[in-house]
Amino acid sequence: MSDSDNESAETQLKIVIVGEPGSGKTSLASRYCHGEFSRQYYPTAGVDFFLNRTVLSGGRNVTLQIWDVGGQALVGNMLDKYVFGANIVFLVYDVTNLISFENLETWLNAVRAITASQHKKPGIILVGNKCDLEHQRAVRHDRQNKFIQENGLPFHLVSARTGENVPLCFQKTISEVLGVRLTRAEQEQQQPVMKAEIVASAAPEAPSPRPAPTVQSRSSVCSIQ
Ligand SMILES: Nc1nc2c(ncn2[C@@H]2O[C@H](COP(=O)(O)OP(=O)(O)OP(=O)(O)O)[C@@H](O)[C@H]2O)c(=O)[nH]1
Ligand SMILES: [Mg+2]
Repeated sequence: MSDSDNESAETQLKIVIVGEPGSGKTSLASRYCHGEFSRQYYPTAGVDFFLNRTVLSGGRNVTLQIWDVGGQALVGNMLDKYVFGANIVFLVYDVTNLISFENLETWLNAVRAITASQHKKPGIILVGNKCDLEHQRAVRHDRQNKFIQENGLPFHLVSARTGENVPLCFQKTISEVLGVRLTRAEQEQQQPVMKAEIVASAAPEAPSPRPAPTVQSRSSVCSIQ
């Protein structure tokens, strides 16, 4: 096979999403693959599958088989079958739910034990979901940072609801696992245009003086639609 054949050949990746019930695994897969979000909670029984395609820098095609594992799988006897052979494992917790954070170690140990005999170990990525609910945060930043450092995990703070950082989290992880460098322009391209919700105020307010412009630290674009 020539080099050009190799480049055009499709790479396949198995991505497994695990974490406590309700942490938002299905919502993340659904946001990334379909650009959709639902407020309804339908617990995943067993595992669900999402199929997606992406193109990396240099035109490399990647087929993603996403295994969305129900949070109850930790107490069942199927987890090893779901996780084994993974190229990427997203370990998800909900920043507003302390238990989902405190159980991460159990999930991480289970994933490491299951994949211990794999020739090529999966990339394990920590994902803090529901960052749109930062005001309800239950997991202190210092505890979160300690866990990241102690376990040497890449970390992404995301929101399946707004889409913030979701494409970037997937695209960056996929690129890194495949040894492809994502350019800065490509990273910025992964940031979605987020819809701002309009909240009706009780009474009209007097116009306030225009505030001085501030420098935004995030590169997300916000549009009111
Ligand atoms: N505000 C907010 N709610 C979210 C977010 N992600 C998920 N949710 C909500 O959290 C609930 C649980 O989401 P799921 O995606 O079903 O959670 P899960 O991890 O798949 O749960 P199991 O399948 O039981 O393991 C749903 O009501 C979602 O709408 C988010 O980023 N922000
Ligand atoms: Mg689910």
